[in-house]
Amino acid sequence: MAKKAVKPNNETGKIKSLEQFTENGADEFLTTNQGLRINDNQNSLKAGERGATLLEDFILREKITHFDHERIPERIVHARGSAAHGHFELYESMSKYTKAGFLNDTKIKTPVFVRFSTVAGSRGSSDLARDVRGFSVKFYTQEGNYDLVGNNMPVFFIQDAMKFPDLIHAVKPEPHNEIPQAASAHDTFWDFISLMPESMHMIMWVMSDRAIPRSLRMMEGFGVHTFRFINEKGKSHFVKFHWKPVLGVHSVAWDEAQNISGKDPDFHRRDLWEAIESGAFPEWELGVQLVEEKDEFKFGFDLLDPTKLIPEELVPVKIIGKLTLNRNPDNFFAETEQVAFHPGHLVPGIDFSNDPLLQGRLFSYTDTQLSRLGSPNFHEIPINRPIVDVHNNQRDGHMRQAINKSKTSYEPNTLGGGCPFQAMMKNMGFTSFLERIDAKKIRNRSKSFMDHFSQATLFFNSQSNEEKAHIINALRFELGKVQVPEIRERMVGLLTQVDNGLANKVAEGLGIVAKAPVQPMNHSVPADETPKDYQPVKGKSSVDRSEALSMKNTIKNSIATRRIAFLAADGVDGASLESMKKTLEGKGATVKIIAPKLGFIKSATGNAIKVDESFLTATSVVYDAVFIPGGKESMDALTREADALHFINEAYKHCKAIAATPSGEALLKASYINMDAKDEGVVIEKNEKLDKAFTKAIAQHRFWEREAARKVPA
Ligand code: HDE
Repeated sequence: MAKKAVKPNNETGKIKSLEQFTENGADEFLTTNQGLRINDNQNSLKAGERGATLLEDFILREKITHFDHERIPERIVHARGSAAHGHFELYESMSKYTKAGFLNDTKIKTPVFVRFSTVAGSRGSSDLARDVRGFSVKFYTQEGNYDLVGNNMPVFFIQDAMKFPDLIHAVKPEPHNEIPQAASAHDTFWDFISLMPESMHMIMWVMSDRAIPRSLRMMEGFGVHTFRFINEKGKSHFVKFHWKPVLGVHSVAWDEAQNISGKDPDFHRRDLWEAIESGAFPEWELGVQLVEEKDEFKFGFDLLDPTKLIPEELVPVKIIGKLTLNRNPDNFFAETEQVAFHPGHLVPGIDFSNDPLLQGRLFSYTDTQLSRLGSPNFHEIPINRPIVDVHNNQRDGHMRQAINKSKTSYEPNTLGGGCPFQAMMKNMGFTSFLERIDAKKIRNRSKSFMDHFSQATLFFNSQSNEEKAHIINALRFELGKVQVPEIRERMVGLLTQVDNGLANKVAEGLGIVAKAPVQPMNHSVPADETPKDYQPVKGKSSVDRSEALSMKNTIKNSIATRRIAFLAADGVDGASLESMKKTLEGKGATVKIIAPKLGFIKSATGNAIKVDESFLTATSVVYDAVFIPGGKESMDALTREADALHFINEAYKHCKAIAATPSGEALLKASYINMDAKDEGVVIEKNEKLDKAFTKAIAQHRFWEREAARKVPA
């Protein structure tokens, strides 16, 4: 027989020839976990055809026992996640600042595994919850694994790890009835936040559209804390990490997010998966803000305070490399679920700062893997293994994979030839930065952490009018869901410290009057016991506005991977449909034909056109733009189709680009769109002019100014 192709055996990862399994090479045989071939996977072993089932059926018992134990505890936070493989490439050597090998040699392509997540919801919750997104990167470097475990927002709710369990208990579903899932719009969250003035800056971010990204591929990432770079000479620079998405930063509308949560709760997961499968590999550039040791105290805020960012106007972001995601996981559980990140997975050349939130995290991440993955051997799970060899004297434990062969498991030793040796002999290993600490033990917050409002104001002031309106609406929505009036009042009180206009507008929506907060704002300390210096204050931000904080200033030069809906029925103008499809697909967008029924429609000239989705399954909220190719018969049919009109109205309401040929205009006229208003992003043109104008409009992503002009009841 001729030699057959080889195929990987998924169970073992080993390559085997198919001939080893079958004579005709058709496929592998089904076996038990002990490798015993199974003849019948349909029926359990019984005493006679009508039973009873025999306890002896070890094949049935093995299968069901394994199934019974399939679930492991989900992550306490960040349970819902999606991940991908890729690599990181360095643009220029950072050896002046850090000795980390993967940041020194531009020839090295470092493999990475990246997991994105929401924070509050369970594993099966919607991707479109209003929430912070996790952005965790595991770099498999030649010096061991380095994890950058960040978020899509550059600051955090709290300043000290001591408050993290309280924060998470407050945001999670309420303990008595486990409601609501993956939502912060409820009493306990806002009760806590209204007593936690340090969270105001983060609250501005979470109430902004950053909390409802259009795609995981279109959001920024931040290391949040200040870290240290250490160079060969032991010199330290403070560093903040940034990931900048090549496709720009884009979001959906809140009404849209809520709809997507019902229509396609896997929207972000699907989007990431499909982009990678189609070869449109997501990319981010890595940026660093570097601050010399001597400049530690030159800012009006403390670099160790995780509720503060360094405005890019003060310290520009230096772009140093690129992250590309180009391979989907083979198995969700084995990789995305079992990956274990830890801010303490470091390489030489990178170190911590004393940020008290970061310091607390350093304890939590190993501890949580022990309960989630069940064993101190979680580093041996394939996705967590470094690409370099691991040598140490740690031994045994649940599910140990390594078969350590030496007689010695201690150091120093002579019987094992002294191995493994400490790397200090050649100064190759990790050394902590020699930071001088000479202090009293104290349980208190630094006075330099007490300005809780100036950067919240900076963020609000840096937003466009539409973005400000979205923040106001988000706060009205969230606080509108709060049942206890005192919580709403306290929250609006805190907002007066951010911006009076903001507080008044939120108060108006809630039917209350904004009043300055009752002192002391920090309710965890009784009034007469709080030293004056330790009261929250509003400092003065070093800059009044920061361009980088507004999504309005993001890149809008590409329509790659945007999803465009073409609405059509029998009698459609096939020429305009085909030509627009070619133009958009040529620029990397995805086109789907949506028609009253699945199957094929006939163009006006009798050509058959394949339908991708019917109005029954299609929804405008998962598309970025709408095109109406025209054709009289098609227009008449769609005008009679309520779902087609709803589709257009909803896309208009969510401020998306909509285009039609002059003969397609009839359908737009039948919708709520006021054609006389000549709205931006509603394009009626012919031929090349149409292609150009529509492409430009899609690249703009959204025309938010439409919201204020006209409300559409879709
Ligand atoms: Fe986490 N966090 N966190 N966190 N975090 C976890 O670790 C924790 C914080 C972040 O995709 C847990 O493996 C404490 C800030 C991400 O697998 C847990 C504190 C930032 C992920 C944990 C923080 C993060 C986690 C749960 C305050 C942004 C998902 C599962 C001291 C810089 C990682 C796990 C993934 C996950 C603890 C604060 C980001 C419980 C105690 C600030 C992206 O260990």
